[in-house]
Amino acid sequence: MNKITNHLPTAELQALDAAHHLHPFTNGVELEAKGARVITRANGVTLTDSDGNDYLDAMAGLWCMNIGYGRTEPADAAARQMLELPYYNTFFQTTHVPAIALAAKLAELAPGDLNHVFYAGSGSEANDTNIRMVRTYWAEKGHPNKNIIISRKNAYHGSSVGSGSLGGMAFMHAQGGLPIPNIHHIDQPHYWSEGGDQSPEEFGLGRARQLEKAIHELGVDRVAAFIAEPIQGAGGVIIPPSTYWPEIQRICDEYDILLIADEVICGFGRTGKWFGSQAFNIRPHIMTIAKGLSSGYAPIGGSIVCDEVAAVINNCEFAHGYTYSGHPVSAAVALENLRILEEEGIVDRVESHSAAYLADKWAGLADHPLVGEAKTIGMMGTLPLTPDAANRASFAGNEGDIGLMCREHCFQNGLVMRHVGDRMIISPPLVISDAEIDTLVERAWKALDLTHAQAKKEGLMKSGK
Ligand code: PXG
Repeated sequence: MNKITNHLPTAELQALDAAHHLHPFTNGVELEAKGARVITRANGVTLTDSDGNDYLDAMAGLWCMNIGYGRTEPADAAARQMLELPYYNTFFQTTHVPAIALAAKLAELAPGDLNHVFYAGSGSEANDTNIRMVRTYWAEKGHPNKNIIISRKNAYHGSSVGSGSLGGMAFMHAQGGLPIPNIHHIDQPHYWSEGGDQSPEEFGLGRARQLEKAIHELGVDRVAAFIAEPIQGAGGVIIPPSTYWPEIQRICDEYDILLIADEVICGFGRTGKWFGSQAFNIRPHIMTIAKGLSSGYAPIGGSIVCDEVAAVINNCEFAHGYTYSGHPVSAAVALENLRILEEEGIVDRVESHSAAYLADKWAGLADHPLVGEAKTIGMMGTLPLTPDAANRASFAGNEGDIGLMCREHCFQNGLVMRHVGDRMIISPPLVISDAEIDTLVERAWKALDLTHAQAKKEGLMKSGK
């Protein structure tokens, strides 16, 4: 393998980065003061930085490296495709072999009659497609006012103007004039933070029924679609109560509303099924895909669309598409990734073994005095930090201070674990071994110990509300 080790010294890289590179979701001035961590290479589940430090990447990059780092096959597939046909478009009545082969493969893997693929370059672009597609669908069927899309607070669907509007992150809406019109947000099924004295089941039903209430308030003939992640990812790995999805499905069926499952994180084995929808028996009309579709080896996303919606969209000229829709190199890489996931039994192994192994080890973290609960589903885990687990209390100080402290201790101890507010979350490569899961949990425990000690010392172990 070609290891690029002769790069500039770290401080010089950091200075150039600060001078010329604007980072997503980052205060650049604060980052410049600290210096960005420069990741130079990776293999399996391990990242290496420019100073030679190794980290176990419990976030699979940004929830995407399902097959792990360092596989040569996607690189070979990309090289072959670049030499054969590096680019052609799929506009103007043309197509190409990788786009055809990948669409056919996705139709085979996707449940039910989700048989048609509209390609995008990312999850954000795919969700922008979905906004226009569901509105066009209803307009073509003679219902142009059936154009409101219901989503949820604290959902993440991307950061373009459309997908950022679908998302329910208030701090994102505060910048750039979002949301666009006719997007409505209901509450999320976040039992730990918002469940109060109800049982999880009662709470899940109540949150699902907000959809029905919103439909009545907005007008039964106005609502085009409901979009949701089967499990909220960036919102903090929020696993809905068991009552939630069946009730959402009932409501979508009853009111003739298109259901869009955003599978960008949950898809391609994350839950132990090919799609998160299958883990919850959801029957979506459209699934948003990206990330694990190519395991991050090349940028690609898309919408997998059911027969009925595709028939209507095919019968008009849907004036939509991206230069890189179905990019041949990305499509070839995605196909190779799907082959690896399938032929090496990676998705099956999550379901038959790794999910249970991770669940068992992760559950042990619930004994830590800083931890409220320790839950997993498939290869995702969540860990709310709390000064008082019995009362599911939050900290008196600023939300996220303790989470950030914990994340820093993780980095110092060779673990990449993300924080969302004061929740710690993981989503490791699906190929993580049992021994690596043991290491992950050991390092997490150590980081929790160090965070707890620091929080106590700084007088931060006080309950807020
Ligand atoms: N839908 C979901 C469910 C996602 O998680 C997107 C759409 C957008 O995909 P693109 O490819 O446009 O980024 C995502 C992306 C985080 C984080 O901090 C999560 C995402 C992206 C960036 C950061 O957890 N998810």
